[in-house]
Amino acid sequence: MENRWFKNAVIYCVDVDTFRDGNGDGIGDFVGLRQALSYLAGLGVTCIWLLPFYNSPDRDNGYDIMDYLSVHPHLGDLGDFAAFMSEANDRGMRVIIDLVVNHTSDQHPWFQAARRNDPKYYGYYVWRKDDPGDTSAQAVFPGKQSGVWEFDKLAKAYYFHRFYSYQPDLNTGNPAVRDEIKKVMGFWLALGVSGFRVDAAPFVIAYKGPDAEKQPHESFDYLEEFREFLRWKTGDAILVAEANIAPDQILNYFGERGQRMTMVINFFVNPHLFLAIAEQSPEPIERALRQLPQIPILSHWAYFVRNHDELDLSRLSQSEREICFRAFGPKPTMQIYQRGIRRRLAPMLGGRLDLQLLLYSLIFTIPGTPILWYGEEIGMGEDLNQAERNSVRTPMQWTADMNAGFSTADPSSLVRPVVDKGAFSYRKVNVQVQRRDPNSLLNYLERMIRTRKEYPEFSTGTYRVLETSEPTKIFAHSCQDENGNAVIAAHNLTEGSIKVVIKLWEKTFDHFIHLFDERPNEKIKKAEIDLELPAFGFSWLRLRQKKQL
Ligand code: TEU
Ligand code: CA
Repeated sequence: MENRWFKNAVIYCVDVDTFRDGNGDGIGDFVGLRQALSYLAGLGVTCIWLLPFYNSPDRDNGYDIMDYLSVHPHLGDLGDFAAFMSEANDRGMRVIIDLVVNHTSDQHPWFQAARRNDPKYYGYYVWRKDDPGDTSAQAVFPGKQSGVWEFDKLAKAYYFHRFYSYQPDLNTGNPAVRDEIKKVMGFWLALGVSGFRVDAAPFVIAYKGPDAEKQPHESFDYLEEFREFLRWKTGDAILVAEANIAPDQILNYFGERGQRMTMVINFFVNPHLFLAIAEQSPEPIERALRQLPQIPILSHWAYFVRNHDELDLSRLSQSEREICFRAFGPKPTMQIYQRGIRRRLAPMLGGRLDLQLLLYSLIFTIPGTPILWYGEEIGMGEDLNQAERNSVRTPMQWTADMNAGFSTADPSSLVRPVVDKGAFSYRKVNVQVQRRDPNSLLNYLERMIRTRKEYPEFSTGTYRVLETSEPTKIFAHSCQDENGNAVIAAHNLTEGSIKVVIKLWEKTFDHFIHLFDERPNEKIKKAEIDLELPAFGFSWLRLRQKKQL
């Protein structure tokens, strides 16, 4: 089988302005990121995903772009970007970037021209003259957004905005807009990126305009058009869709031959992982996985535990959502948009290392590519004093020194304050202390990443959920490649330690090894494996056949 790099990738998501400040002005930048590359390589990261770093008024953490072909002056310039790219490549790391083309900033020159009725640009956006009435039900950010149409005095018309009102939607149905998008893609591909995370993919391809809610219509052919363009420019670049979609929509995004999105970020399994922890049961995970369709052979899932946005619980039922709110975000200030939790993982889990590792083990063993949000590898906490989702976007905690080692600037001029109180203060939670502790989250994750890379069956194999003697407590699955190599991962979703018998699906295996420790081979009798799993513990095993001795 052809080598598909993205299937064995470990993606690490970085927000440049909060990762590392290279010039001491209080804002992270490309020089700082470049200095941190050895750290990322050491962790085992193979692909860096950069959140938007383009010139922007920065009202939505850079997702409001005013120049797609630029680097935000606070972060450096194109030369710094190129220097970062080549050093990442020297260390064998690829880079993917955010492609935010559902909307621009209202400060983008296209929008400024459109408002002035410039015939070239007016049609880049979506307008209506009549009063739209109440459209609050269509808003993506309930409570922060009153509707999806905003009146513009210059244009004397309403413009459509699925997100914040300062983010006018691009009219992606307009071929001229699609040409602009290709120009943006071509530019960054020429600078060496390996692909794009397609922001808000369902909205990019949705019908936009009056009665958008009554005419739900998606143009999946745009996705194909972008993929075609990508393939033509570079053979192995990828498109990763940010698409929080129902299971019955999934194949539309991949395309029946895998001709659309290379990967789709799995927003469906994600909340079920949290529900499983809250209910101490494997059932939600098994149920969610059962609802996923078989995806094309060239396609792949991307999995995450937490990301830069809220933990979105909208795919759960009302009562399941309540269970998760109670377990992980009981205070109103922890909740957002009536559907989510604006916290980082470690504090949601009361700082428990076992639970954090259990969740990472799940996303490292269910076939798909894991994505880590920066700071997760050390269990950073959030700052609920920050507005909306900025709570989970505080500076990376490198050391116990001033500003967490993020910047040498005066603390008052940091892009965002560092977390300096409580159990997750940078004085306690930082890269430096965890490096020295062999049992730290950082060191566990590094081992987990290394092991996963050594056993590519986890990402490329076909998986099956296994029968066990403890179906209400243990989630066990196998991944097997076409040569018969097989691995197993077993997860204990409960608080007590458990002895379990795992049933194998065939009789040819005669012994197994534990992937995380030095225990000798163990024999397999009667196509069954006896395991003991500590509370919330997990095991990764490699099965062997006689001939492989
Ligand atoms: O999010 C797009 C999006 O659809 C979000 O509403 C998402 O579904 C929600 O947060 C639940 O997961 C992207 C970015 O990730 C987000 O930070 C931006 O604010 C948004 O686009 C607008 O550009
Ligand atoms: Ca800086």
